[in-house]
Amino acid sequence: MAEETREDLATLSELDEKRLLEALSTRFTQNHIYTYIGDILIAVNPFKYLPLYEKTVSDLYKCHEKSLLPPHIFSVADRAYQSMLGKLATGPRNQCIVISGESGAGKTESTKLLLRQIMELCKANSQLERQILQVNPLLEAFGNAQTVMNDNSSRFGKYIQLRFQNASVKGAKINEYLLEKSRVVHQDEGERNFHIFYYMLGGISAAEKEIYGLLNPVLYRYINNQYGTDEMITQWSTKYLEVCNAMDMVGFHEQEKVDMMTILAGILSLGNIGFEPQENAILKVTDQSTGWLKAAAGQFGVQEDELLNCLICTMSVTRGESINRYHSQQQAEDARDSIAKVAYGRVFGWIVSKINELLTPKETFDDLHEIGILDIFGFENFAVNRYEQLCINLANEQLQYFFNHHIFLMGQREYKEEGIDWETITFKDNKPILDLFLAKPVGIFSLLDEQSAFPQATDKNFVEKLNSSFKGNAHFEVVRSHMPMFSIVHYAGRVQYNASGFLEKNRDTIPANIRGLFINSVTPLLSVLFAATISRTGTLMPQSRAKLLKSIDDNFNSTRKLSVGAQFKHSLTVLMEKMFAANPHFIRCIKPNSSKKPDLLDSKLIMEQLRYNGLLETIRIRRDGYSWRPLFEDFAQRYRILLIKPDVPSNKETCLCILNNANLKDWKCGHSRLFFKYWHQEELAKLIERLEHAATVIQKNYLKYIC
Ligand code: AD9
Ligand code: MG
Repeated sequence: MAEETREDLATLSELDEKRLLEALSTRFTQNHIYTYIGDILIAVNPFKYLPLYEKTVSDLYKCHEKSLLPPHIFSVADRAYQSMLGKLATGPRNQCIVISGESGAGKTESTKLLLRQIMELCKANSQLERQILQVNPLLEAFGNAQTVMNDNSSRFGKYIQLRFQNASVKGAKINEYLLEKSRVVHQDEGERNFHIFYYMLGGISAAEKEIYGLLNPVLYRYINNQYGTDEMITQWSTKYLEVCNAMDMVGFHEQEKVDMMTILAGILSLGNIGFEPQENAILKVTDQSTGWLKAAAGQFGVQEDELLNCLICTMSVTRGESINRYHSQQQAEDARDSIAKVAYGRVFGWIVSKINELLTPKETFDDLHEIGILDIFGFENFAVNRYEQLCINLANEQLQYFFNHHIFLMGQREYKEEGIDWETITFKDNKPILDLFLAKPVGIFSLLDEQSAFPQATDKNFVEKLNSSFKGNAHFEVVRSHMPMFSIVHYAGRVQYNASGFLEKNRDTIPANIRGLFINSVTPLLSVLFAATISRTGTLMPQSRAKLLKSIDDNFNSTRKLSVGAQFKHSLTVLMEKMFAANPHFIRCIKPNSSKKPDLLDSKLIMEQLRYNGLLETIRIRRDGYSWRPLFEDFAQRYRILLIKPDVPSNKETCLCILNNANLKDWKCGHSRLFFKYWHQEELAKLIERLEHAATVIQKNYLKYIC
């Protein structure tokens, strides 16, 4: 096989950046978008339809032998599934598939393909399997949006846990991370709001428009007063139908659907409310927007004057006396936008919890195993990087750490402990960057929380605090600017952050009186959404209305909640714990060009991603290293069948005996475990299969003989 057409780059005899790029490029021009580096899959986004996912292909990859078929994402699905069943290797039965890459690289499409194939592997074709696949349009409608990077960009991260008992799926759970709520009220040039607004405006009938109080789409400021061409509108209306079907399937009641659309309509009306000062310095809504205030109040099912009050003033109660603090115009606009964001965020959280309710296992099983699939925003470095980018890039640092830890560190430590010679592989350890973010009490997030707790602190104070705390830190750079800026040298490069709005976004305060107002809404869903509390991890937890009203009375205006940063940090920790306890599979998605075009390769862009992904070092360690390292005992127990002697002890001698018999080459023996190359597992599985086949033939012949 010519070097550049190799399906597994771990087998390249010579290795450098140029060769790696050449190999991937040649394969890409031949429409071979998948390539292995050992057992890591690289997927280059083709930006066009390729006949790679038909039923025949799917069947081909079921329970296949990896080396006999071209690299494919279905192969990863099969390996995860077989490992979950305990058929491939010793080690944890829970699996996690980590899909990484930058925006538009193909993570979400890969997730869908994996889910589809894993459901195929379960064979049973039950209602639950169909439901698992059908909830996706709903999630994408509410959580995805068009951005400059990707027409269907996920604006939230997700970890999907599929739960199995033996071979069949019994339930699933979706964990969502950091929905980009700011998109509801603001979109940069060339970007759009969440899909659902356009689907709804394009898909509902004239009569429904009337019911929800929706007017001409170009009137709405929250969608930048921009709508779409006739062709787009037709597409959106088809999508709307799909969303409605998904809602029916998830089990939304008719009233809930109507309420949800009414809340979305309310958000749009709210966005059009403007304010102006009166002579007494108390704000009023502009003359043009009185109609919008009336509409929003109607759609939210609340009294107009009460909604107005929440926008223009903050009421606080001190020693039983209520005091009104009137807002400035900016404060009123901020209050308006935060109401829109919190309402949308709660609708999204509620949809996810409804989906989880539907997919939760219906009985209690004590022997469930899991396959988790992580589809989370890639590393971001834009012209202006805000709070969202800081959180997203922290998640990517965590993932890179997980990858490094698994691929590099675990390998090296064990080689040393087991007395195996090993040339030390150098790689960029990003632990110091994680420390910069997470250390207590002096890490970026702790300092952010500390500053957020002071009502008077400003974004500038926060940056000053960073500058003085991290002076001399190799991963932190002071930026001289009149804006509150700072830079972080991430594993993937330097990113400059603009900290304007950091404190407010981290606090995520909602106007103090809005919760009480919405709980009393006559729109039942809105009342439920605000009667729920948010758990430490940010999940919505419904509460009884009475209990809640009491607790609001008790805590009026003093409700303390975890900051957005603290919630995110916590959910990342929980995720990492799950992932470190599972057997990982990695898919690295690569975007071939920035213009979303098929058959076009931008070498510079690809090279950048290969470097960010740490793929070069990966090739070296995979080729030279031993990725599978079972203990003597585990190995002997699993493979002693190959000796055809039932009573051998599970020790080193038995292992050596098995390996001599199996005639495997290139493995190593440590003090307590064996070291294998990634292909050895498959060779052993082949031997077992041959043996089982022989046993079946003997059994059949025997039966024939005795009957
Ligand atoms: V983001 O971080 O959510 O902005 P993703 O998820 O990495 O991003 P996505 O999966 O949405 O990217 O892929 C972007 C687009 O690339 C899709 O909408 C498809 O048009 C295209 N794509 C991705 N993978 C494939 C594929 N295997 N075959 C064909 C693909 N097209
Ligand atoms: Mg995506």
